[in-house]
Amino acid sequence: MIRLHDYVLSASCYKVRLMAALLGVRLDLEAVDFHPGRAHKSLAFRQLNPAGTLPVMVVDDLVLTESTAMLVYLARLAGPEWLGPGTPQASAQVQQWLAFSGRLAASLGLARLHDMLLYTGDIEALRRDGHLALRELESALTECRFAGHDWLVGTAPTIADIACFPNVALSQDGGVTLDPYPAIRLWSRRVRSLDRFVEMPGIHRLHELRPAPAEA
Ligand SMILES: N[C@@H](CCC(=O)N[C@@H](CS)C(=O)NCC(=O)O)C(=O)O
Repeated sequence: MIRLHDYVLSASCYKVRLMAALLGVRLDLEAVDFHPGRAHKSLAFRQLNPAGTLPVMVVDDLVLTESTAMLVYLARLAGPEWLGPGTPQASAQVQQWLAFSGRLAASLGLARLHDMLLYTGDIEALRRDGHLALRELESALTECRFAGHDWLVGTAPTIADIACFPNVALSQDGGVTLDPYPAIRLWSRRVRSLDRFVEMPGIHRLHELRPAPAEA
């Protein structure tokens, strides 16, 4: 049994729920009162995860406190093709995007917590850093399209796409618009139309009837 300590509105928790759903892996969800209870900061919870963050995954003796490590675990368990093509270059690129997803969380993710849950912080700086990261993602996805690929690494979706997707898709909650980023919006449509895609509040499955806009 794979237990996930989870909060329904958390982008990092959703990342793991989404990966599990795409792989057809069942998770035993344990809801944590992140807001307003701040149960993730309690002494009891910190015994599980000293960092006091969500998500936490527990499988027998294994306790994982980093969502990207959880993606690796799930993919290795149930769909190793999601780890990427496996060449030295592709493996390194996947790691690069997993780390990059941390920058998305530290900018777009915190801007969202600021606007939704009244976290303190320099909102303008968070949004500026969010745009810097989005510009980088936009340019990488544009290059992928020039190479004829739809995904961040190789020709199929990988944990790299799933790691980056949630905070990007929720960016408007933190006051960061995706209007200037057409390649990102097309990539988001592709993620949202994957088989077995699951939703969270604020991110819906692709069910627009209109076809995708023509690509330049
Ligand atoms: N590195 C962790 C960080 C996850 C993270 O920042 N989670 C947020 C919720 S989305 C959190 O628990 N923040 C603690 C807080 O805001 O008090 C991961 O990716 O799993």
